[in-house]
Amino acid sequence: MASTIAAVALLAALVQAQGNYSHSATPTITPGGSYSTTTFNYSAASTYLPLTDFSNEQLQFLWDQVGPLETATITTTVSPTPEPSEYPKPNFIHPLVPAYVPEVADAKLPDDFLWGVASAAFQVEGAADAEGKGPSVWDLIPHRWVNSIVDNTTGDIAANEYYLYKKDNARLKALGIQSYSFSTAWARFFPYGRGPVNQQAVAHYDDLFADLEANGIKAVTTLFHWDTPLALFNSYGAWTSQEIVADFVNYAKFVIERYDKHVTAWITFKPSQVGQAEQNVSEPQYCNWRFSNYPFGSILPSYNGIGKGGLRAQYLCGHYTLLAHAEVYKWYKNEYKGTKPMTFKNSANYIIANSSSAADQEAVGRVNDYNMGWYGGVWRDGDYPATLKDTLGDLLPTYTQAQKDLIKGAADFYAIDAYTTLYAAAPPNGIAACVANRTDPHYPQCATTSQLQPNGFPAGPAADAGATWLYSTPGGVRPFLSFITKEYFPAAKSIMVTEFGFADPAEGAFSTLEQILWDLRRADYFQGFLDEILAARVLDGVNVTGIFAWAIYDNFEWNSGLGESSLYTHRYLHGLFADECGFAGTKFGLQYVNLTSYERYPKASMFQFLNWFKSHGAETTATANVTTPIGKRMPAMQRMV
Ligand SMILES: *[C@@H]1O[C@H](CO)[C@@H](O)[C@H](O)[C@H]1NC(C)=O
Ligand SMILES: *[C@@H]1O[C@H](CO)[C@@H](O)[C@H](O)[C@H]1NC(C)=O
Ligand SMILES: *[C@@H]1O[C@H](CO)[C@@H](O)[C@H](O)[C@H]1NC(C)=O
Ligand SMILES: *[C@@H]1O[C@H](CO)[C@@H](O)[C@H](O)[C@H]1NC(C)=O
Ligand SMILES: *[C@@H]1O[C@H](CO)[C@@H](O)[C@H](O)[C@H]1NC(C)=O
Ligand SMILES: *[C@@H]1O[C@H](CO)[C@@H](O)[C@H](O)[C@H]1NC(C)=O
Ligand SMILES: *[C@@H]1O[C@H](CO)[C@@H](O)[C@H](O)[C@H]1NC(C)=O
Ligand SMILES: *[C@@H]1O[C@H](CO)[C@@H](O)[C@H](O)[C@H]1NC(C)=O
Ligand SMILES: CC(=O)N[C@H]1CO[C@H](CO)[C@@H](O)[C@@H]1O
Repeated sequence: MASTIAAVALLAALVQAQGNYSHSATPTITPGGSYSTTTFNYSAASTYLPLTDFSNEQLQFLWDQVGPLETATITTTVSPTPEPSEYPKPNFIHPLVPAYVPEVADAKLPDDFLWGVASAAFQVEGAADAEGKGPSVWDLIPHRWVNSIVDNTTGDIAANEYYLYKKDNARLKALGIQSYSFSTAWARFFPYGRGPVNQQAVAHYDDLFADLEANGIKAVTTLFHWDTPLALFNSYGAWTSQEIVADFVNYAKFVIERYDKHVTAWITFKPSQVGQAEQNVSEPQYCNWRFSNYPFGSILPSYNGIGKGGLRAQYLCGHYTLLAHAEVYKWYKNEYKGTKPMTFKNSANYIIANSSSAADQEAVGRVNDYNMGWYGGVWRDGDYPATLKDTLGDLLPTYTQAQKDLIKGAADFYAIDAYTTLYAAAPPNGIAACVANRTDPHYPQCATTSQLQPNGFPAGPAADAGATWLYSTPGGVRPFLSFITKEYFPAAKSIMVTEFGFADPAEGAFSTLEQILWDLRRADYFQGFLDEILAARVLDGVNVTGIFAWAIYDNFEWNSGLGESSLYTHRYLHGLFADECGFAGTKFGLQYVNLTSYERYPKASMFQFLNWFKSHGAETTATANVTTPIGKRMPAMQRMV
């Protein structure tokens, strides 16, 4: 009671006091104590937050930025159990897909041909904060960027490869897969992107490389597949700053010096280009789409004058990526005297003109330049193509002559991630008007792409709705390989298809192994692509030296997430998936991963893939019987009747 009376009195006094103020002049407030003051404005943050404290406390701050993580039920390295001598596999009732190109049915691959399956650290490892790892930007995104992952899953556990690699390697060996293309996680070795090396990560990867070798599996190792250490975003905006070049080179040198003798081929980057997001049919990739669309200014700092990202961020990212690659390459060859082949991956598609008009032909050239040409200085003069320089002007950073000299020739082979084929046309307002107009929706590529033929029929069977950029187009890969090595980059003396793969429609909706395992469209995709790639080598004389299928098993497909099935089923039943989020559980694995038990199960496509290499005499050490009946196409004479 007493306190109520006191409160009423105080309130009355305040009201009176306010009345006083409203009637009198500005009061004079006497400052007390000695405080220094400043004007705060976080938008004016400049370009550099010193990164010098590599303490446990700072690491905890970084993980607090990400937020609470999910932890797997398996958190220690699992020893392999014996693999079976026979896996469940298709039989004559539905044999594997028959050959596409009869002319190469008997062709044999050379002994040194590299082949296998691929993955990327963030998409498979899980164990997000285990054993001293620092967060990458991809740990942050699913946790803090609301609705950025269509099924709200994270990569915290992914396929839990970090603990299951010994089982995975035993599986690769039993299946007879010659090589494994995977990436190392920068933020495991360098939790802050720079500074001290994390001893536990070294121990982990030491054992991974040793275990691959013990199983006779060749390592094709990528140093960067999109998982930039978060600390480098906080410090200087990651790929928008030249700072990143020295940090990447430092990380690359550490990994290369430690593992060079255990690696068969090095891939510095999956930097990646390809098309423009707003065209809805392009493959979203790192610098052009992924990086330039990160939420700068909200969950990531917007340093280096890039505003919310966009074109400026995109071309800075590509610029420093290629410089970092070139520095690593020149160091590796000239100082370290490394002998393994080294390159970076390019993600691009075969482009066909929508019509014979000059404008559509020009559009094809522009799409190629904005995809492959952007990083093509390596096979040309070290510089950007004129189509980029002329259109982008000051949006495109410039290389000095010394940098061009560094870039030119800085790769041993061309690596193409060739997933599909597109038709290109001039934009509705014409190329010239678009080139002159930075707000044109098709700027700067100033060409549209589509996966419809000119007659309106799709170029091939569609993939899952979460991969609208992907149609199964085997006939495109053969002319594409010729185009790259004979016309576009004749300086490239050999080429590997370092990724290709398919996401069967609505695969994430299947909830039983019975439904999941016979993945017909993926099996068909592999047979068609493999035959056409071999035809490029045998019939067209393209020096194809390796082939890697994406992916070793189902994994975290970036913004499509894990393709969690129950959520998809729910959305499918409510008719939501297409219009609401355009995804349906996007999976690329040749093996299914059960996200409860983390068991892996080879799909039909795995046997399609293995039997193709077997029938073409590839080096394989399979201990299991992977031989599977293959269907037969009707003989050519009969087909003609
Ligand atoms: C804060 O900084 C930004 C970027 O420099 C500037 O545009 C803005 O005007 C500043 N705001 C204030 C209140 O000074
Ligand atoms: C994902 O989580 C966000 C934030 O909690 C929520 O708004 C959204 O509806 C969720 N999306 C799905 C597909 O469940
Ligand atoms: C691309 O997708 C967006 C969002 O789904 C849609 O608003 C837009 O109309 C589409 N653009 C084209 C050219 O289809
Ligand atoms: C540039 O493109 C925008 C968007 O399509 C359009 O509104 C504008 O009129 C164009 N400007 C010129 C000069 O054509
Ligand atoms: C491609 O060609 C067809 C047939 O001429 C035409 O209908 C279609 O609009 C063209 N596509 C584009 C994107 O220009
Ligand atoms: C094919 O590529 C390999 C590996 O780069 C190279 O050693 C070989 O000389 C090339 N063959 C031809 C004919 O260029
Ligand atoms: C995945 O594993 C769990 C636990 O072992 C099991 O209950 C479930 O049926 C499995 N799912 C599939 C699709 O096999
Ligand atoms: C391997 O599997 C195939 C297909 O099921 C079968 O025909 C063949 O007999 C098996 N080979 C051995 C050695 O078991
Ligand atoms: C001018 C005026 O309104 N003065 C009043 C200011 O407030 C005190 C009480 O704090 C009154 O007593 C004054 O009359």
